[in-house]
Amino acid sequence: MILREYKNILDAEFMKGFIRMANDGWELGWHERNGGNLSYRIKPEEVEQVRGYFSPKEWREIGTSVPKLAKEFFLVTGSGKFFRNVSIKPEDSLCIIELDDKGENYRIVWGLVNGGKPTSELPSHLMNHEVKMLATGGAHRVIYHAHTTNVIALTFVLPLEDKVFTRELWEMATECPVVFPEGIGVVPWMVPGGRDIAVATSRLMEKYNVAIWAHHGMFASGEDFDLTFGLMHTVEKSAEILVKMLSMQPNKRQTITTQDFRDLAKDFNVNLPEEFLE
Ligand code: 2HA
Ligand code: ZN
Repeated sequence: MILREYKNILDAEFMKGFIRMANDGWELGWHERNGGNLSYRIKPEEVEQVRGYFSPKEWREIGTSVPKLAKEFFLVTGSGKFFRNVSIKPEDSLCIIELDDKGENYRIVWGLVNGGKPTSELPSHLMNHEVKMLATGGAHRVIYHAHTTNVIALTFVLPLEDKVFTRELWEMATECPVVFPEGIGVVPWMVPGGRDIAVATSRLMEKYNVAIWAHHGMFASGEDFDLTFGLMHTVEKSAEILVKMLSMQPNKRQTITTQDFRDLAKDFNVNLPEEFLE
């Protein structure tokens, strides 16, 4: 008798990590209906582990150009798919795409078994991946977009400035300047889904790991699922504290001061940009 190991593609560690992260975001209330999207740049050795399950479809335009990502493979959520369903029907909700040798077209090689396309925010995801891959020497692999309630609420009452959001969110929880020392960028309201918002977001991602989309949500970038989810979670929790504080009274009676931040930066060995400490 010939013994064969029928390993399911869903048993791959990166699949399990992706699905768990999507479900965690759903459970935290960040993914109403089809809101939000997630993408992961698959490691070459992981591609080889699952290549036997690929059946390539036709090439299609990305809608922007990401030459540095030529021939890379990504696991992404599908356009119009609900995060709520990712864990129970991943092969219907997700797909693996391959980029061509110019970084201008993609083709689905696995998933979306009932038809469909990758996330409507594919240009933003891929442009962010390109920027973060270059900025981190390839370390960053996860881009996450979520409709985080408290951050969205704050975009109606705070000035839409990087400095204001960074400083206010740093002040709301002592861990924040350690988790996102480089600060946070803010994109004014723009039409989602296209190249313009992708360009605006990826410019901010050259400097930051988090970009807020006014009246819409957030993008976060990170090395793996834990760090990227943890970053989104930390920023959103800080925003929740700020919303609660502002709901009690408009002014802080006391807070973490500029000198406190300098002391923290020294002891925790993080570099806090001077522009946020003035
Ligand atoms: O519906 O979140 O930004 C998916 C989105 C679009
Ligand atoms: Zn969105």
